[in-house]
Amino acid sequence: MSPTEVRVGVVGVGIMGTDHAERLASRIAGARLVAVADPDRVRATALADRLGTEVLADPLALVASPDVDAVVLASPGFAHEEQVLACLAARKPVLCEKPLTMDDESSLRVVRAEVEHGARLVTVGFMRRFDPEYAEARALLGTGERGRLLLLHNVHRNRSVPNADFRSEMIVRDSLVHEVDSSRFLFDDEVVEVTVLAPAPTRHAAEGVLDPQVALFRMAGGGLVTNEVFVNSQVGYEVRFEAVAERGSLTAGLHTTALLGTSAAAGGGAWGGVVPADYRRRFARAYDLEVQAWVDGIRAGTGAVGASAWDGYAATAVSTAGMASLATGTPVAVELAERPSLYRATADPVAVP
Ligand code: ISE
Repeated sequence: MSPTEVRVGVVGVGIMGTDHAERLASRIAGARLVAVADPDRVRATALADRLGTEVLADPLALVASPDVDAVVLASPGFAHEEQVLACLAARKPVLCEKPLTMDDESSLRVVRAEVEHGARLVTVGFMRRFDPEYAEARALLGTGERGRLLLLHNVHRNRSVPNADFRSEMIVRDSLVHEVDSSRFLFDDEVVEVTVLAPAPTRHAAEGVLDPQVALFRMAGGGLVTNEVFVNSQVGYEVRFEAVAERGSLTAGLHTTALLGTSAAAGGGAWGGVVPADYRRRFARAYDLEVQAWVDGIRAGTGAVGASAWDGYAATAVSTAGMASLATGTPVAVELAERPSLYRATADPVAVP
């Protein structure tokens, strides 16, 4: 398909779906937002009215609509399998927010359906691959100048979580899953073992929720990854990493390009930049680049870009192992199915912007 303008429908208009709908309606070249669908009709109608687009009650009707060329899925993870499979059946490119699905078997069903289709139509919304710092780090590691990547230290903090349903397992499936993909992307390798531990929780976590968590990933090639995930830090959105290679390191997420200033209002002695409030701000550019690359790929007919259904499946499998480890505190092996030839590279490279 190489339309001059890609007509996009957005399923799910919560925080991320609204963000994507606004992006598509205002700053993505070559795309037009033509419909939104959400079970919450009031919310969907308010957004559609604001952005001048159509509302459909049923996500599957949006996928099937002859007026929709491509679909962004920002619905809850439990709805993804049916909706992604519907996009594949309709032969429509789909950008599906993470997680791809809720368990290994359903993610594998998506992989198999895409293999059956014979070409990549599914992109999983691991937007960090498009963040200039992450993309440049991967490119620099690929040059070999610093030697082999040995260690990766990831930090992932949210100010707070949206609701009380955000339990310990969700910290693994919804938050740590980004570190899984980042680690696979930077190492260009699979995670083969996960251990998830938790200290005595913060008093700001809901009763019974293990927050923060510390996870250790072993990579197939011998690399090690340490991860801190803390979703009730009370501060803001802090996502950074230090990648340690044989002859040098790379550090991302320090906001070093931010304006530095002193402030009497902040106590007189304070200096520094501003910690972004949430992921929409921290990764705003990454989301724009991700959606633009997705639209460009559809227009050029060059196939899906970014994280593939295989990457989504691998991330789900590591999350499943991580949730099992969280329950026991012991290492859990990750066993992946055989990778189909449709997905040659572990992490399909993206151009450094
Ligand atoms: C959320 O769903 C995201 O994807 C954010 O990037 C992550 O930081 C947050 O912890 C998740 O809940």
